[in-house]
Amino acid sequence: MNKLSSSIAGFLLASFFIAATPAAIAQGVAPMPEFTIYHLEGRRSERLVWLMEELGLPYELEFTRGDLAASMAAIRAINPDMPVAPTVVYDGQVLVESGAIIEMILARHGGGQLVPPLESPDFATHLMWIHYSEGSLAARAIADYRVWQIQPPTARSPLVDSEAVVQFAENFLDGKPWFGGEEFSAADIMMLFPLNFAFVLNIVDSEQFPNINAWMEKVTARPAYQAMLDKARPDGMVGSLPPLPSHAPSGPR
Ligand SMILES: N[C@@H](CCC(=O)N[C@@H](CS)C(=O)NCC(=O)O)C(=O)O
Repeated sequence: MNKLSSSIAGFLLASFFIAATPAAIAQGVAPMPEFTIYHLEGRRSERLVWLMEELGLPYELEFTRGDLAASMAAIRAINPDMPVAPTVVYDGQVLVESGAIIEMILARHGGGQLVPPLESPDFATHLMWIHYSEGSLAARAIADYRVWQIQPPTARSPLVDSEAVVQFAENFLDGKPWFGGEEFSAADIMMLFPLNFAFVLNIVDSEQFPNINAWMEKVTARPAYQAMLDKARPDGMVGSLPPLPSHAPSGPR
């Protein structure tokens, strides 16, 4: 057994025998309670399936194959006030926000996996990208997509726009192999969805971002990502949004 597989085996054994005591929770080695991911194919709920596959932790996946409306009806039934994917039921608690759910699972059950060492500079940027993925990147890409549909822009916005938020990510990958820094981390899991959204829907010109393209090839080749695709997107992409006929204006602001 190599060093990695023996430490994973040790971690799994430890989690099997350790009860969810306050000490085990604080050390991040508590056994996983019942965890159901309410899912829509090709949407942000894939992040949680990918996370659980990376960690080798158990989960239930709830969706109706090939039928987004039926999958959404299941989400509405348990979370009528905020029906979004992912919605999860974790030990009886109904939760939303993929980033918060990921941080919680890593803190209680991750055993230090997928998080850079607390004292390293990578820890700060890892946390930055976890929050940037939704707070700046997805927010601006989705805003630009919606604005474009109402009225295609003729000039770049003076405000930080999709191109600027993607460029910031591109620049970071000039010096680092992962959004986790030296190692793959949960930040990489968080960043894929909005970058993919921006590229596939033609919100930005994907050819302008070679570092991100190279990173996408690496992350999507991971066995845990492929396992996620098999389980959570068995028929490929379902119900894609239409790409913009041309991306928003590019260049200096
Ligand atoms: N910030 C949330 C966003 C959740 C979200 O908006 N999910 C989309 C799918 S990718 C959704 O359910 N949209 C349905 C809607 O907005 O009505 C997260 O990261 O979990």
